[in-house]
Amino acid sequence: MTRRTGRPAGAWVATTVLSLALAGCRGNQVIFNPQGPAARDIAQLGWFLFAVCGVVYAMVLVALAWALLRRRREDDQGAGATRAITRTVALATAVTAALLVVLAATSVTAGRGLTSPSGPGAITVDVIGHQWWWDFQYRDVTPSDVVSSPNELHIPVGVPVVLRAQSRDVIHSFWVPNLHGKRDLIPGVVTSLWIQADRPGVYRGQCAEFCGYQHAHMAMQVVAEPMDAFLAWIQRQRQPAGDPPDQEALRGREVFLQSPCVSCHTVRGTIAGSRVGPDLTHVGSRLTLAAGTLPNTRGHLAGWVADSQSVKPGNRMPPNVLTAGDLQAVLGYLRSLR
Ligand code: HEC
Ligand SMILES: [Cu+2]
Repeated sequence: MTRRTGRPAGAWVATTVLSLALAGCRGNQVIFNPQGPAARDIAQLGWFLFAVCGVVYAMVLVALAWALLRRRREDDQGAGATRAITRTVALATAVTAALLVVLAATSVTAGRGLTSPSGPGAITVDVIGHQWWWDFQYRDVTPSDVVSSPNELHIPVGVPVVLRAQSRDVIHSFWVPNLHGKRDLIPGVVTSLWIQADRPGVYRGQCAEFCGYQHAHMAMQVVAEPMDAFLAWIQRQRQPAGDPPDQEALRGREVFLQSPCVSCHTVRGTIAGSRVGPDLTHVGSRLTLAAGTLPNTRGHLAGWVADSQSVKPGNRMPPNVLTAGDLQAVLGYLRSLR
Protein backbone atom coordinates (compact mmCIF):
# COMPACT_ATOMS: atom_id res chain seq x y z
CA MET A 1 0.00 0.00 0.00
CA THR A 2 2.68 2.45 1.11
CA ARG A 3 4.87 1.46 -1.83
CA ARG A 4 2.08 1.90 -4.35
CA THR A 5 1.05 5.39 -3.14
CA GLY A 6 4.66 6.37 -2.46
CA ARG A 7 5.42 7.79 -5.86
CA PRO A 8 2.16 9.71 -6.53
CA ALA A 9 2.34 11.16 -2.99
CA GLY A 10 5.91 12.30 -3.63
CA ALA A 11 4.86 13.85 -6.93
CA TRP A 12 1.92 15.51 -5.22
CA VAL A 13 4.17 17.00 -2.53
CA ALA A 14 6.65 18.19 -5.15
CA THR A 15 3.93 19.84 -7.26
CA THR A 16 2.37 21.47 -4.22
CA VAL A 17 5.68 22.81 -2.93
CA LEU A 18 6.64 24.03 -6.39
CA SER A 19 3.33 25.73 -7.09
CA LEU A 20 3.33 27.33 -3.62
CA ALA A 21 6.87 28.56 -4.19
CA LEU A 22 5.93 29.98 -7.59
CA ALA A 23 2.73 31.54 -6.24
CA GLY A 24 4.90 33.23 -3.61
CA CYS A 25 6.78 35.04 -6.37
CA ARG A 26 3.73 36.99 -7.53
CA GLY A 27 1.21 38.73 -5.33
CA ASN A 28 0.89 42.17 -3.85
CA GLN A 29 2.74 41.64 -0.60
CA VAL A 30 5.83 39.84 -1.80
CA ILE A 31 9.48 40.88 -1.93
CA PHE A 32 10.05 38.68 -5.01
CA ASN A 33 7.72 40.87 -7.05
CA PRO A 34 9.39 44.31 -6.88
CA GLN A 35 7.25 47.08 -8.35
CA GLY A 36 9.50 50.06 -7.75
CA PRO A 37 13.18 51.07 -7.89
CA ALA A 38 13.87 50.63 -4.17
CA ALA A 39 12.30 47.19 -3.97
CA ARG A 40 14.17 46.20 -7.14
CA ASP A 41 17.53 47.25 -5.67
CA ILE A 42 16.78 45.26 -2.55
CA ALA A 43 15.66 42.20 -4.54
CA GLN A 44 18.77 42.38 -6.75
CA LEU A 45 21.02 42.56 -3.71
CA GLY A 46 19.14 39.64 -2.17
CA TRP A 47 19.52 37.48 -5.30
CA PHE A 48 23.21 38.40 -5.60
CA LEU A 49 23.90 37.40 -1.99
CA PHE A 50 21.89 34.22 -2.52
CA ALA A 51 23.84 33.34 -5.67
CA VAL A 52 27.27 33.95 -4.12
CA CYS A 53 26.42 32.05 -0.96
CA GLY A 54 24.86 29.26 -3.03
CA VAL A 55 27.99 28.82 -5.14
CA VAL A 56 30.24 28.88 -2.06
CA TYR A 57 28.02 26.33 -0.34
CA ALA A 58 28.08 24.04 -3.38
CA MET A 59 31.89 24.30 -3.60
CA VAL A 60 32.29 23.45 0.07
CA LEU A 61 30.07 20.38 -0.36
CA VAL A 62 32.06 19.23 -3.40
CA ALA A 63 35.34 19.67 -1.51
CA LEU A 64 33.92 17.74 1.42
CA ALA A 65 32.73 14.91 -0.80
CA TRP A 66 36.08 14.77 -2.54
CA ALA A 67 37.89 14.61 0.82
CA LEU A 68 35.63 11.83 2.07
CA LEU A 69 35.77 9.70 -1.06
CA ARG A 70 39.45 10.12 -1.86
CA ARG A 71 41.74 7.24 -0.93
CA ARG A 72 44.58 7.71 1.51
CA ARG A 73 47.93 7.86 -0.35
CA GLU A 74 51.49 6.94 0.61
CA ASP A 75 52.89 10.44 0.59
CA ASP A 76 50.00 12.15 2.42
CA GLN A 77 52.31 13.02 5.34
CA GLY A 78 55.17 14.21 3.11
CA ALA A 79 56.57 17.71 2.80
CA GLY A 80 55.05 18.09 -0.69
CA ALA A 81 51.55 17.30 0.63
CA THR A 82 51.93 19.79 3.49
CA ARG A 83 52.98 22.49 1.04
CA ALA A 84 49.98 21.73 -1.18
CA ILE A 85 47.62 21.96 1.80
CA THR A 86 49.13 25.29 2.91
CA ARG A 87 48.74 26.65 -0.62
CA THR A 88 45.11 25.53 -0.87
CA VAL A 89 44.16 26.97 2.53
CA ALA A 90 45.90 30.29 1.73
CA LEU A 91 44.09 30.48 -1.61
CA ALA A 92 40.70 29.70 -0.02
CA THR A 93 41.29 32.36 2.65
CA ALA A 94 42.20 34.97 0.05
CA VAL A 95 39.12 34.15 -2.05
CA THR A 96 36.90 34.33 1.06
CA ALA A 97 38.33 37.71 2.05
CA ALA A 98 37.89 39.07 -1.47
CA LEU A 99 34.28 37.81 -1.56
CA LEU A 100 33.51 39.45 1.78
CA VAL A 101 34.86 42.77 0.47
CA VAL A 102 32.72 42.46 -2.68
CA LEU A 103 29.60 41.59 -0.64
CA ALA A 104 30.19 44.49 1.76
CA ALA A 105 30.71 46.92 -1.14
CA THR A 106 27.54 45.81 -2.98
CA SER A 107 25.43 46.05 0.13
CA VAL A 108 26.80 49.52 1.02
CA THR A 109 26.17 50.74 -2.55
CA ALA A 110 22.62 49.36 -2.52
CA GLY A 111 22.01 50.98 0.89
CA ARG A 112 23.29 54.33 -0.40
CA GLY A 113 20.96 54.17 -3.41
CA LEU A 114 18.01 53.52 -1.11
CA THR A 115 18.63 56.51 1.15
CA SER A 116 19.83 59.02 -1.43
CA PRO A 117 17.39 61.91 -1.80
CA SER A 118 14.82 61.52 -4.52
CA GLY A 119 14.64 63.89 -7.45
CA PRO A 120 12.54 67.02 -7.84
CA GLY A 121 8.80 66.68 -8.22
CA ALA A 122 8.54 64.34 -5.26
CA ILE A 123 5.40 64.57 -3.17
CA THR A 124 5.50 64.29 0.60
CA VAL A 125 3.12 62.30 2.77
CA ASP A 126 3.19 62.08 6.56
CA VAL A 127 2.82 58.56 7.88
CA ILE A 128 1.61 58.34 11.46
CA GLY A 129 1.50 55.04 13.28
CA HIS A 130 -1.16 54.41 15.92
CA GLN A 131 -2.08 51.30 17.87
CA TRP A 132 -3.38 49.76 15.54
CA TRP A 133 -3.91 51.76 12.42
CA TRP A 134 -2.07 54.04 9.98
CA ASP A 135 -2.76 57.63 9.17
CA PHE A 136 -1.54 59.07 5.86
CA GLN A 137 -1.69 62.85 5.72
CA TYR A 138 -1.17 64.87 2.57
CA ARG A 139 0.17 68.30 3.34
CA ASP A 140 -1.12 71.45 1.83
CA VAL A 141 -0.35 75.14 2.16
CA THR A 142 -3.89 75.64 3.46
CA PRO A 143 -4.25 73.66 6.70
CA SER A 144 -7.93 72.97 6.04
CA ASP A 145 -6.89 71.25 2.80
CA VAL A 146 -4.69 68.71 4.56
CA VAL A 147 -6.09 65.33 3.61
CA SER A 148 -6.09 62.38 5.96
CA SER A 149 -6.49 58.95 4.39
CA PRO A 150 -6.38 56.32 7.13
CA ASN A 151 -4.91 52.94 6.20
CA GLU A 152 -4.93 53.79 2.49
CA LEU A 153 -1.94 55.47 0.86
CA HIS A 154 -2.63 56.76 -2.64
CA ILE A 155 0.39 57.54 -4.79
CA PRO A 156 0.86 58.59 -8.42
CA VAL A 157 2.73 56.06 -10.59
CA GLY A 158 6.31 56.89 -11.62
CA VAL A 159 6.72 59.72 -9.13
CA PRO A 160 8.93 59.51 -6.03
CA VAL A 161 6.91 59.85 -2.84
CA VAL A 162 8.74 60.92 0.30
CA LEU A 163 7.24 59.45 3.46
CA ARG A 164 7.90 61.21 6.76
CA ALA A 165 7.11 58.67 9.41
CA GLN A 166 6.23 59.22 13.05
CA SER A 167 4.51 57.31 15.80
CA ARG A 168 1.96 58.50 18.33
CA ASP A 169 2.55 55.68 20.79
CA VAL A 170 4.97 52.77 20.45
CA ILE A 171 7.45 51.70 17.78
CA HIS A 172 5.83 50.53 14.54
CA SER A 173 7.42 49.65 11.23
CA PHE A 174 6.21 50.61 7.77
CA TRP A 175 6.64 47.79 5.28
CA VAL A 176 5.22 47.43 1.78
CA PRO A 177 7.36 44.59 0.39
CA ASN A 178 6.62 45.27 -3.30
CA LEU A 179 7.85 48.84 -2.97
CA HIS A 180 10.55 49.05 -0.32
CA GLY A 181 12.16 47.55 2.76
CA LYS A 182 11.10 48.26 6.32
CA ARG A 183 11.35 51.62 8.07
CA ASP A 184 10.70 51.96 11.80
CA LEU A 185 8.34 54.61 13.16
CA ILE A 186 9.85 55.78 16.44
CA PRO A 187 8.02 57.98 18.96
CA GLY A 188 9.55 61.46 19.09
CA VAL A 189 11.62 61.00 15.93
CA VAL A 190 10.80 61.60 12.28
CA THR A 191 12.24 58.93 10.01
CA SER A 192 11.86 59.06 6.28
CA LEU A 193 12.01 56.91 3.19
CA TRP A 194 10.90 57.28 -0.36
CA ILE A 195 8.92 54.90 -2.47
CA GLN A 196 7.93 54.86 -6.10
CA ALA A 197 5.62 52.52 -7.99
CA ASP A 198 6.31 51.62 -11.63
CA ARG A 199 2.83 50.34 -12.41
CA PRO A 200 -0.70 51.00 -11.22
CA GLY A 201 -1.85 48.48 -8.66
CA VAL A 202 -2.88 47.92 -5.08
CA TYR A 203 0.00 46.81 -2.88
CA ARG A 204 -0.49 45.56 0.63
CA GLY A 205 1.70 46.49 3.55
CA GLN A 206 1.77 45.65 7.19
CA CYS A 207 3.27 46.81 10.45
CA ALA A 208 6.58 44.95 10.74
CA GLU A 209 7.45 45.67 14.37
CA PHE A 210 5.48 44.02 17.14
CA CYS A 211 3.43 46.84 18.65
CA GLY A 212 0.95 45.18 20.97
CA TYR A 213 -2.20 43.07 20.95
CA GLN A 214 -3.53 43.91 17.47
CA HIS A 215 -0.17 44.23 15.70
CA ALA A 216 -1.26 41.52 13.26
CA HIS A 217 -4.31 43.62 12.28
CA MET A 218 -2.36 46.72 11.36
CA ALA A 219 -2.26 46.53 7.59
CA MET A 220 -2.52 49.14 4.85
CA GLN A 221 -3.23 49.35 1.15
CA VAL A 222 -1.05 51.37 -1.21
CA VAL A 223 -3.09 52.40 -4.24
CA ALA A 224 -0.77 53.40 -7.10
CA GLU A 225 -2.59 55.10 -9.95
CA PRO A 226 -1.81 57.32 -12.96
CA MET A 227 -1.22 60.98 -12.10
CA ASP A 228 -4.62 62.26 -13.29
CA ALA A 229 -6.48 59.61 -11.31
CA PHE A 230 -4.38 60.47 -8.28
CA LEU A 231 -5.12 64.18 -8.65
CA ALA A 232 -8.82 63.48 -9.03
CA TRP A 233 -8.69 61.35 -5.88
CA ILE A 234 -6.97 63.98 -3.79
CA GLN A 235 -9.33 66.65 -5.09
CA ARG A 236 -12.28 64.54 -3.90
CA GLN A 237 -10.62 63.88 -0.56
CA ARG A 238 -10.11 67.60 0.02
CA GLN A 239 -13.85 68.21 -0.08
CA PRO A 240 -15.61 68.28 3.28
CA ALA A 241 -18.45 65.81 3.76
CA GLY A 242 -21.45 66.71 1.62
CA ASP A 243 -25.05 66.82 2.78
CA PRO A 244 -26.58 63.40 3.48
CA PRO A 245 -28.31 62.11 0.35
CA ASP A 246 -31.44 60.67 2.02
CA GLN A 247 -33.57 60.66 5.17
CA GLU A 248 -31.78 57.72 6.76
CA ALA A 249 -28.37 59.32 6.31
CA LEU A 250 -29.71 62.63 7.56
CA ARG A 251 -30.93 61.04 10.75
CA GLY A 252 -27.64 59.08 10.92
CA ARG A 253 -25.69 62.31 10.92
CA GLU A 254 -27.82 63.64 13.75
CA VAL A 255 -27.23 60.49 15.81
CA PHE A 256 -23.54 60.45 14.97
CA LEU A 257 -23.03 64.06 16.01
CA GLN A 258 -24.84 63.49 19.32
CA SER A 259 -23.03 60.29 20.23
CA PRO A 260 -19.55 59.62 21.66
CA CYS A 261 -18.28 59.05 18.08
CA VAL A 262 -17.39 62.76 17.83
CA SER A 263 -14.99 62.58 20.75
CA CYS A 264 -12.67 60.43 18.63
CA HIS A 265 -13.49 60.91 14.94
CA THR A 266 -13.35 63.74 12.43
CA VAL A 267 -15.91 64.35 9.71
CA ARG A 268 -14.80 67.56 8.04
CA GLY A 269 -17.70 69.91 7.45
CA THR A 270 -19.32 68.93 10.76
CA ILE A 271 -18.48 69.65 14.40
CA ALA A 272 -16.75 66.25 14.67
CA GLY A 273 -13.07 67.16 14.77
CA SER A 274 -11.24 64.74 17.02
CA ARG A 275 -8.20 62.80 15.89
CA VAL A 276 -8.08 59.90 18.35
CA GLY A 277 -9.42 57.53 15.70
CA PRO A 278 -9.38 57.50 11.88
CA ASP A 279 -10.82 60.45 9.91
CA LEU A 280 -14.23 59.37 8.63
CA THR A 281 -14.86 62.24 6.15
CA HIS A 282 -14.53 59.81 3.21
CA VAL A 283 -14.74 56.47 4.99
CA GLY A 284 -17.17 55.12 2.38
CA SER A 285 -14.55 55.49 -0.36
CA ARG A 286 -11.97 53.23 1.25
CA LEU A 287 -11.22 49.61 0.36
CA THR A 288 -11.02 48.24 3.88
CA LEU A 289 -12.01 49.01 7.47
CA ALA A 290 -9.95 48.88 10.66
CA ALA A 291 -6.51 48.73 9.02
CA GLY A 292 -7.15 46.02 6.46
CA THR A 293 -9.13 43.86 8.88
CA LEU A 294 -12.47 43.94 7.01
CA PRO A 295 -13.59 44.64 3.44
CA ASN A 296 -15.53 47.91 3.36
CA THR A 297 -19.12 46.74 2.89
CA ARG A 298 -22.26 47.78 4.76
CA GLY A 299 -22.40 44.42 6.51
CA HIS A 300 -18.84 44.59 7.77
CA LEU A 301 -19.28 48.22 8.76
CA ALA A 302 -22.31 47.19 10.78
CA GLY A 303 -20.32 44.44 12.46
CA TRP A 304 -17.54 46.90 13.27
CA VAL A 305 -19.66 49.68 14.74
CA ALA A 306 -21.93 47.24 16.60
CA ASP A 307 -19.12 45.21 18.14
CA SER A 308 -15.64 46.27 17.09
CA GLN A 309 -14.16 44.54 20.14
CA SER A 310 -15.11 41.10 18.89
CA VAL A 311 -13.69 41.89 15.44
CA LYS A 312 -10.39 43.31 16.69
CA PRO A 313 -10.15 42.65 20.42
CA GLY A 314 -8.41 45.33 22.44
CA ASN A 315 -8.66 47.99 19.73
CA ARG A 316 -9.04 51.55 20.97
CA MET A 317 -12.69 52.00 20.01
CA PRO A 318 -15.06 51.52 22.96
CA PRO A 319 -18.11 49.20 22.85
CA ASN A 320 -21.18 50.41 20.98
CA VAL A 321 -23.84 52.46 22.78
CA LEU A 322 -26.25 52.92 19.86
CA THR A 323 -29.69 51.32 19.69
CA ALA A 324 -30.42 49.09 16.69
CA GLY A 325 -32.42 51.80 14.90
CA ASP A 326 -29.79 54.46 15.51
CA LEU A 327 -27.08 52.07 14.38
CA GLN A 328 -28.81 51.52 11.00
CA ALA A 329 -29.12 55.27 10.51
CA VAL A 330 -25.44 55.83 11.37
CA LEU A 331 -24.48 53.10 8.91
CA GLY A 332 -26.47 54.86 6.19
CA TYR A 333 -24.66 58.08 7.03
CA LEU A 334 -21.16 56.54 7.10
CA ARG A 335 -21.79 54.73 3.80
CA SER A 336 -22.75 58.05 2.22
CA LEU A 337 -19.37 59.58 3.14
CA ARG A 338 -17.54 58.97 -0.11
C1 HEC B 1 -12.66 56.41 22.26
C2 HEC B 1 -12.53 56.74 20.87
C3 HEC B 1 -13.57 56.26 19.87
C4 HEC B 1 -14.94 56.40 19.90
C5 HEC B 1 -15.79 57.02 21.00
C6 HEC B 1 -15.42 55.86 18.64
N1 HEC B 1 -14.38 55.39 17.89
FE1 HEC B 1 -14.50 54.63 16.03
N2 HEC B 1 -12.51 54.21 16.07
C7 HEC B 1 -11.65 54.55 17.09
C8 HEC B 1 -10.35 54.01 16.80
C9 HEC B 1 -9.10 54.16 17.65
C10 HEC B 1 -10.46 53.32 15.57
C11 HEC B 1 -9.37 52.53 14.86
C12 HEC B 1 -9.43 51.11 15.34
C13 HEC B 1 -8.41 50.22 14.70
O1 HEC B 1 -8.42 50.07 13.47
O2 HEC B 1 -7.58 49.65 15.44
C14 HEC B 1 -11.84 53.50 15.15
C15 HEC B 1 -12.32 53.01 13.93
C16 HEC B 1 -13.58 53.30 13.45
C17 HEC B 1 -14.05 52.98 12.13
C18 HEC B 1 -13.21 52.33 11.03
C19 HEC B 1 -12.55 53.42 10.22
C20 HEC B 1 -11.58 52.94 9.21
O3 HEC B 1 -11.37 53.63 8.22
O4 HEC B 1 -11.00 51.88 9.38
C21 HEC B 1 -15.34 53.39 12.04
C22 HEC B 1 -16.24 53.29 10.83
C23 HEC B 1 -15.70 53.96 13.32
N3 HEC B 1 -14.59 53.90 14.14
C24 HEC B 1 -16.93 54.48 13.62
C25 HEC B 1 -17.30 54.93 14.88
C26 HEC B 1 -18.64 55.29 15.25
C27 HEC B 1 -19.84 55.27 14.34
C28 HEC B 1 -18.60 55.67 16.57
C29 HEC B 1 -19.74 56.10 17.46
C30 HEC B 1 -20.81 55.15 17.60
C31 HEC B 1 -17.21 55.53 17.02
N4 HEC B 1 -16.46 55.08 15.97
C32 HEC B 1 -16.75 55.82 18.28
C33 HEC B 1 -11.94 55.29 18.20
C34 HEC B 1 -13.23 55.62 18.61
CU1 LIG C 1 2.33 48.61 14.60
